[in-house]
Amino acid sequence: MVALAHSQTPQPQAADTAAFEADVLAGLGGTPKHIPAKYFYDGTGSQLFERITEVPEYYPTRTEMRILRDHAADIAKLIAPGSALVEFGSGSSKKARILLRAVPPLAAYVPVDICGEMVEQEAAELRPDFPQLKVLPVTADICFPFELPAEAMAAPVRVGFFPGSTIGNFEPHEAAAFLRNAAKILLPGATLIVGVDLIKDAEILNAAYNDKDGVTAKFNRNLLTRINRELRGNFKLDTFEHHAFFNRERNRIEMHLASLKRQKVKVVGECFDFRAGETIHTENSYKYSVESLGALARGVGWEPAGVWTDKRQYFSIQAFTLSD
Ligand code: AVJ
Repeated sequence: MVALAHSQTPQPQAADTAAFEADVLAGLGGTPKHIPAKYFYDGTGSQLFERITEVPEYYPTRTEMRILRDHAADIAKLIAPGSALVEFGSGSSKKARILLRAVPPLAAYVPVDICGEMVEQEAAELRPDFPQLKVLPVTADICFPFELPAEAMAAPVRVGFFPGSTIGNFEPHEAAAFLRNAAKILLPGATLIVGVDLIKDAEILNAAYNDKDGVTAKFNRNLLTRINRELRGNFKLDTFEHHAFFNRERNRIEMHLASLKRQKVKVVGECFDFRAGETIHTENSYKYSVESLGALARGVGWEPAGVWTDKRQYFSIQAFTLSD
């Protein structure tokens, strides 16, 4: 991972598009073809993801919320009064709300998200519901080092919150790099609370990423719509099919878009050839056990400090601390 200095002020729009273009061109030029999963989340993509969380087959969000509600008081014990709570990749702050209702008075709540519009809007919606709380949104790509607001740095401790099994989108070595980065940002004495989907029956996993209503398929294909719009692409949507399956060897769900025929596609003037059946690998969603995530975290200095799961052991919330 390269520590690119992300300038946040002048033209985030232009910078975002440049990174998107570079990543898409590199990914479509690669073998196998691939595009980073973080690009799913344009406006439509974020809305489609919200709809995924409501289909009956997709258990992670529902299960994580259940665990948070059932154990909020317990989890909150790891959050000392006066801490700054930093949420990585906050999206909608639905899960943070559950924690925020259970925690002692905080120095600040800092939602961090790659989508500036989203994070500002969520902050605006949160403030009236938590009038005592300082909500200080930050627009940043959590894959890279970023700076916290002064109020969060001045707090005696910082608590990271990384729900949603977003950590599963990283390759294991990237997940380790993320945890190292989080330690650097949060500083010694910190706590980190991570939501992680657990390894389970392939049938349950496969169903969760192949919902009957086809919302996940739409979410996957929307990436091509985004490329067509933002990068002058000419993908024909009905010639690409949603593929999602559990890869048991690597403990991950893979999502692909498979070309139904041999064809050429143009993106920002560059031409890409597809064989019939050739896929663009659009997402990995790694699944962990309590042990495997614990080992990964320990390897970069985080000590396991608590685990909460649901009755069926589908999902976990795992806490770690960084000694000072
Ligand atoms: C938001 C990354 C946790 O991996 O389950 C949902 C994204 N992709 N359905 C996941 C997703 C397809 C989701 N995460």
